[in-house]
Amino acid sequence: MTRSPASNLRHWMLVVGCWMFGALAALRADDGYRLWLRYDRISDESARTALATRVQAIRFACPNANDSATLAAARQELTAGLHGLLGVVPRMQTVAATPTAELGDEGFRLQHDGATIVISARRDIGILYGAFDLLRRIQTRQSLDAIDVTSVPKIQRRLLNHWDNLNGTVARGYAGGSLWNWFTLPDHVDARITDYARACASVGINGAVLTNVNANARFLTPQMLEKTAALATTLRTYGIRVYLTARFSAPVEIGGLKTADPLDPEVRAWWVKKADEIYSYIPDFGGFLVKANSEGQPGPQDYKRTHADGANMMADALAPHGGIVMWRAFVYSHEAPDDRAKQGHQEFAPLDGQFRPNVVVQVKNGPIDFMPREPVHPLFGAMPQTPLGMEFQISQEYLGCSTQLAFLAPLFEEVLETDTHANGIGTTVGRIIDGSADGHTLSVIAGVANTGNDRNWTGHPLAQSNWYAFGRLAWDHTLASAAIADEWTRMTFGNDAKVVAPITRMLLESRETVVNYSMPLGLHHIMAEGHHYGPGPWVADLPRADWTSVYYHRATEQGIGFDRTATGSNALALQAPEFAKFYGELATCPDEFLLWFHHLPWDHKMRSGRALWDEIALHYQKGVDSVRTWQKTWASLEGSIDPQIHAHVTSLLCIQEREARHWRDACLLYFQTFSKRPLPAGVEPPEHDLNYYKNYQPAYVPGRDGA
Ligand code: BDP
Repeated sequence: MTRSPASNLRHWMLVVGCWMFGALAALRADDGYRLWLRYDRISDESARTALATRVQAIRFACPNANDSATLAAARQELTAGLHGLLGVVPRMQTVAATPTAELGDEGFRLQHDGATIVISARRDIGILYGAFDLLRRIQTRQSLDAIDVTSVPKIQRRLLNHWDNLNGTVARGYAGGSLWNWFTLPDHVDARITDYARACASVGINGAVLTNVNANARFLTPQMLEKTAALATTLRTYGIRVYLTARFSAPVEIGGLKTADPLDPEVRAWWVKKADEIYSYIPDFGGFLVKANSEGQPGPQDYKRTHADGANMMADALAPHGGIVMWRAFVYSHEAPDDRAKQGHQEFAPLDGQFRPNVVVQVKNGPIDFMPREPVHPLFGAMPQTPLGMEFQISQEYLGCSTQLAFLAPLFEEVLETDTHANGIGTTVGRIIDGSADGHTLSVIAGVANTGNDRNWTGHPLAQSNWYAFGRLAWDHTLASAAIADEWTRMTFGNDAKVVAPITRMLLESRETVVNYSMPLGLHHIMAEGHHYGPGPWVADLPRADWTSVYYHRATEQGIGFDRTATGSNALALQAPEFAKFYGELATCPDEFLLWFHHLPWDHKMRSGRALWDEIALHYQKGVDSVRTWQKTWASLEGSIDPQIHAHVTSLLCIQEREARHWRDACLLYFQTFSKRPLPAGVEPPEHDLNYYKNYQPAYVPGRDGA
């Protein structure tokens, strides 16, 4: 059949149309789903060839050369990655070998033997970690010519804490709903779970607490355990163990008992049976995370027992199976009128030495609650006989949720490097949580996950960097945040210096920028009530004083700040004398922590020579200015990065600029009612009056429990 000229034209229009559509789709295809695991062909031919000649073959060297799902995953990742990046499909072989014990259970060694890369490990998971490490090196264009690296994690349990609810919502989650689809589990495990596991394993995360700390006892029922077991099976291949939050009152709620008293034999027997049952579903179950007697959650104190009694009861039930209890120290008592910054310490420090060996006390990085900046929690260094776990929050509850760029590696680094002086010089928080300071083998670091079922996982495309950074620091807490920013940017956006330099600069400035426009100079907890998004320095009159803002900033006509020295709450006395002296004396206290520890008059002379009021105002303005600079930087990247991601971040930066101004204007107008001073030169006048900001309600902020 011959075509008419018209149908010929139609045919060719269709072909060209399809081609154009395909080309356009390819151009616009990047929705961020692949995270940092992008294996696009390296376009620089000489770089590609140099790398390709080194990876003609891959050899896995491990004691048990039998195939396993994990080794298969390593092969699969390398095949996809190396073919994508370099266009090679290397031969892969597994040989039986016994690498040195120093590699431990999860470490690996990466070497080359001519054109063969050798990945050695004592267990298959180490091989998988080595595979991801190799791919990272290629993605970031590091030479493999003389490669010989040994890498062993410093912290044993590197966990994401998902605050996911049974109904699919995520508490303080800003990236969509839960990744766990309880409705279709256990029959269907979404392919996405494998991609989640790949991403976690690529940075060494080896555990996931699947459920909200405000726990639901139903997760411990057989129906839910069966579903959880299906997830655990998929995650296991990637070295990820599953953990659950345990509701302390579960024996009453799902067990039909009259009490949850941890010293009651029936209650203890219930937990023993429950643990046996859990392990019958999930043989490598990691253990429980528990929020007890905190913000209305049930706990041992309901029965006049201690946190140690509660934790030990669960620990005893889990111990025969190798499980652990992570007992949270985020506790501030309803009765105690004392400075909230002291309460966690007051509750837990006296219990040091009373916990079972399989209990970790999980402590938030600071004593209040994941603020943009906090000094380290006074419990770090105060419980040498107890393994202390770190709890960071990746999800940015108080740093603009998923609408604002706040790269958190500098925050994590600042905390991990802080010297508590607990045991002489050099007792950093990092060394306390990795167990080396006090000789503990059990060690935990957790990050409240910023993941959700948004197509790009984290809502803000650049917030993927925070998942990445958490994992990298969990593996090695001595890594520098600048190096992490550089790695992530190269893996995500490619190696063009014109892209890498500006994006890493934005990332590295971003956390300080958020501090500047929201809570500068040590101000804290002055956010809006409930949803916690945006400013609310005027928040007062809540059921508890320490839920308000006025409790924390203490602004009066005389001055501002929370005196935590001996003349005030004396919270500093809970810390080592060197630490207390450093922050307690104005001569040494860094500006960043000034109003956290000191109440000062508005005209207090700052290091800069300016009055405190002017300094506060200029910090707010600086925060706004930085965001505006990023907007220009980002605009200049148009055409150099994927258009879809570019456009997405452009609109988010627009939100961030608006929010930064909103914070600045609201806070300065409010504090000005006390300082009664004019805004210094260089600070823009506010757009609206104070009432406007007080009455402003954002339309919908996701992530509230029960909302
Ligand atoms: C606060 C959150 C709240 C959490 C609580 C916690 O606002 O939703 O339940 O921390 O860590 O930051 O328990």
